[in-house]
Amino acid sequence: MNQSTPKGLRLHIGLFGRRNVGKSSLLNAVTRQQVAIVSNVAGTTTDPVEKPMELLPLGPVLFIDTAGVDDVGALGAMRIARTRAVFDRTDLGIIVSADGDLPQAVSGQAITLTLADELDISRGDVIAAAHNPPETADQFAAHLVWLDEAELIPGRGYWLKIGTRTVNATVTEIKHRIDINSQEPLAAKTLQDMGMTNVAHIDGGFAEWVKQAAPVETYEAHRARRHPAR
Ligand SMILES: Nc1nc2c(ncn2[C@@H]2O[C@H](COP(=O)(O)OP(=O)(O)O)[C@@H](O)[C@H]2O)c(=O)[nH]1
Ligand SMILES: [Mg+2]
Repeated sequence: MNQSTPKGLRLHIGLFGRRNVGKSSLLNAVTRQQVAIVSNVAGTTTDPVEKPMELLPLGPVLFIDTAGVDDVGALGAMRIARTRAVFDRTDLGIIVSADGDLPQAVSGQAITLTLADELDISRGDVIAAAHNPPETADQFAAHLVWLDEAELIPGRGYWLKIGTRTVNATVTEIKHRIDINSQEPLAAKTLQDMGMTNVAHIDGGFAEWVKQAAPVETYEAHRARRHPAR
């Protein structure tokens, strides 16, 4: 199928939303053409603008750019009526919305982040403000509770899960183990299975990330951030 595909056989994709949210800009970006006039004057798009194109992997489609659903005035009411008529011949509706650019976002808020550079980032990566980056480290000291049947042996490779990533890690030194009854530090070369409460205190330079440095936060800092009241 190509440009000559009759309109009726094309998947009709309507672009809907308030005035000035970027419906026409989105259409121009998808088609890589100046199909619709883009302007910061609300109500620039009046009559629905149609643009047939091949949209892989969908095939032949017909984009329909519309006037804002919040248009005003007598003419605005007519434009809204024309937009509503497009609903009826739309197979797929795209609702375009924008809250504008935000200076900052808070935890739990859904946002779109546009990066200036093309970076290879994925799920689990930490994105931080340039002026306030988290500490990173390729080593850290930690109390470990060892639950495996086999003892933990320094120098051996182990999997370490950091967020969504699994990396290769090794314990380079065991400072001491902790007696589960007396809490006393005891000399130890390996960590044995002693049930749930087998705690070892590892101090100094210890789990080494083989792959790369990772962001770290101390338990105290993490608690303080999560539970500021306590
Ligand atoms: N900051 C920002 N501005 C945008 C974006 N998309 C469009 N604009 C601007 O918003 C204004 C309205 O865009 P337009 O496509 O005409 O919106 P429409 O009324 O929904 O068709 C124009 O000045 C665009 O340059 C975007 O993603 N971010
Ligand atoms: Mg428009």
